[in-house]
Amino acid sequence: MRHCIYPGTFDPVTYGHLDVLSRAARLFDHVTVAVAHNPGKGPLFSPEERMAMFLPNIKDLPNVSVTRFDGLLVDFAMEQKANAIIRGLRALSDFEFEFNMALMNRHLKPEIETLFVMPRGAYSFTSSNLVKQVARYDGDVSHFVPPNVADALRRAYAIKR
Ligand code: COD
Repeated sequence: MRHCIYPGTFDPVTYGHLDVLSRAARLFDHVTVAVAHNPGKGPLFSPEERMAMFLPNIKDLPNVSVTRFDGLLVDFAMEQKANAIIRGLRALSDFEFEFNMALMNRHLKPEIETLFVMPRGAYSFTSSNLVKQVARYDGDVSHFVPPNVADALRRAYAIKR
């Protein structure tokens, strides 16, 4: 079985992430979305909230599951018996970080390959961080995130105001 892991912080999931996910779901028998706790990034949402935000948006992707992971990504991939990691590449600015991460992961577990997928051009400037900045000041994020995520952002920032 061709099984890949699509890891990320997903704080929160955007249409860019979902675009990459749908492409991966066409290439693999199963895709496991792996939501990292990643406290170092100071996430707005808990891992459970970030996982739940995927669910209404993967109803048409029966070969996708969503789970949480802590620790090293390659150890998680081995536990899951996955043979590939999918990462999204938006622009040249992503490249250096992604290249270093892929080579470190290859050093740790040479049997796991990292593959890069580009989203539709319309999503190439979307990032969770920019979406949060727009939402924080009550801007319209409906072009970048699904309705359930836009609602969650609105609620999160209303509490903080
Ligand atoms: N279009 C397409 N792709 C996108 C878009 C978009 N608009 N936005 C983001 N992406 C891609 C990113 O490039 C990335 O590939 C993926 O979506 C997830 O992005 P993020 O920002 O949610 O997730 P990251 O980059 O913070 O995730 C980093 C990990 C949590 C995967 C990493 O830190 C990790 O593996 N941590 C575990 C510890 C570990 O193993 N460390 C060693 C790694 S060398």
